[in-house]
Amino acid sequence: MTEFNQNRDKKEQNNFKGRKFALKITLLGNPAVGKTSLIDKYITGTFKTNYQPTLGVNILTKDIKLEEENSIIRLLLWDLAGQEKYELTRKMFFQGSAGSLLVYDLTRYSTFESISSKWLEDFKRYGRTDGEYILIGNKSDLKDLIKVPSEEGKRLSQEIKAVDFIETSAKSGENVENAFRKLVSKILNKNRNKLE
Ligand code: G3D
Ligand code: MG
Repeated sequence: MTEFNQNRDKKEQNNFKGRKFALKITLLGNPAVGKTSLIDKYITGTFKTNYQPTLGVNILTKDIKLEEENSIIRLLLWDLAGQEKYELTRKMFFQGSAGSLLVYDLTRYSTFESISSKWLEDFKRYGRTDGEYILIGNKSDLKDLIKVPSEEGKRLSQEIKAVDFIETSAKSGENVENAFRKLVSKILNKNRNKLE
């Protein structure tokens, strides 16, 4: 899997003769857990923003090349903007989402509790029934402030049948690429026959 630098590799991308397709990925979690920062870190230097303030949603894109599949995937990363008052856009937000990052803040226990009480519920209610999700404990760089032990994250991820549990830092970049890749790989493997 190769992340494109959209400026540097534009020519290569335009000349690409393999398959191209898009995947919608949503980021869910309480305000200030680091959803926007994770996207920013992941697509640094390569991003294109499409800010839609009236919808309360930001859609950013990142292209990934899968050498072994001779394919380019455009990830459409959907991020809730501002106050997360998105009741009206909920359905649209979830519609067609192949997968989600369920994000909590390792330094605030309440954000961890919201994963099962709110975000997973929403995903199940409004999202695709075959959608995949990965559990993310973000802000791992704030070592002295961590309130949610890794074991609890691991346990919850197994309980809710998440693809995986990963602790990330949008600040240092630790595990950020890994988190997106794991989710995308899982979605692709699962849908392999549909892509052929
Ligand atoms: P949101 O999109 O989920 O609402 P943001 O969250 O990405 O806006 O991040 C909220 C705040 O947390 C921001 O700080 C941001 O810099 C900080 N943050 C996000 N990820 C990390 C991380 O991994 N480590 C640390 N130390 N901070 C992080 P401000 O001060 O701008 O509100
Ligand atoms: Mg945000």
